[in-house]
Amino acid sequence: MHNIQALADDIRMNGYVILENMIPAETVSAWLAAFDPMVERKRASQDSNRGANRFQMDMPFTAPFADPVLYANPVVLSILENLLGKDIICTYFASDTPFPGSDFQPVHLDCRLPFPESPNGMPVYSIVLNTPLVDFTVDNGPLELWPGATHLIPQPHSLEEMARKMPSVKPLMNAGDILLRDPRVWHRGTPNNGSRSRPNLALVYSRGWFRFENHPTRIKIPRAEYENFSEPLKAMFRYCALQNEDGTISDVPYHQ
Ligand SMILES: O=C(O)CCC(=O)C(=O)O
Repeated sequence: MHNIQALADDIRMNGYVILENMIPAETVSAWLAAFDPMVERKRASQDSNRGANRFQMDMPFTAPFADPVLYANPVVLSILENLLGKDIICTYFASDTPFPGSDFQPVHLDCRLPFPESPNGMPVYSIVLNTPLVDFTVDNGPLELWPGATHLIPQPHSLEEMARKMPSVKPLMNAGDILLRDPRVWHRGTPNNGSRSRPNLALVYSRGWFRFENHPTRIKIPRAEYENFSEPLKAMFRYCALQNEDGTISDVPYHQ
C-alpha cells in the first residue's frame, strides 16, 4: 500500500519522489520495442533538439503507449489530487532520449514561475511524471536533480554557478519505476556513456489554470479513445486535441 500523504509530502518538501515497480515488465518491454524504431526514425531525419545526441520526441496517444497504467495510474492520481486539488489537467506526453555521445545539459527548470516577482516560493502547481524504458545506470545518462529547495526558490539566478555549490542526486531508477517531480526542481540530463539509448517518457499534469509551455504541441487523442473516457478523464484532457478517424484534428468539446 502506498502512503499517499507521505508521498505527496515528499514532493512538497524534496521536490520529487520515486515510486518503484509501477509498470508491469511486459508493458515496459512492449513500449521499448515500439519506441526504439520511432526514435531511430526521428534521429535519422532530424538534428538532435535537446543538445548533442539527445532527442525530445512527442509521443502518440495510441497503443501500446496510451495505457491507463501510465496516464491514469490510480496511485499517481491520488498523489496528484493531494498536491494539486481535484482540477487536474494533463497537457504533455513526450519522451527524452540521450544516445551514447550525449553531453551534460544546462541546469534548468521545466516551467516558468507564475509570480517571478514574488519573494515567496509557491505551492506545487504542476508535476512531471517520468518513467524510464531501460534501467538508469551511472553510465547511461541518469537524470540529475537538485532536490530540497530549488523548487521553492522564488527568483532563480545563476543556476549553473549555484548548482555547483549544492548537493545533487542521480537516482538510479529501474524500468517500470515512476518519478514524480515538481518541474521547478533544477535538473539536467547527463552524458550517456553506455551502449544504447536511454529513453524516458514524460507526462505533465497541472492545476487547471496553469499552462505548461515547454513544448507547444497538443496531445492528440483518438476520438474513439476519448469517447470512452470517464467524465473526470475527459476533464483532465480538456486542453488536448482529438484525432478524428478521417485524420482531421478537432478541439476537445469545452468541459466545465
Ligand atoms: O534526461 C532526461 O530524461 C530529461 C532531460 C531534460 O530534462 C530535458 O531535456 O529537458
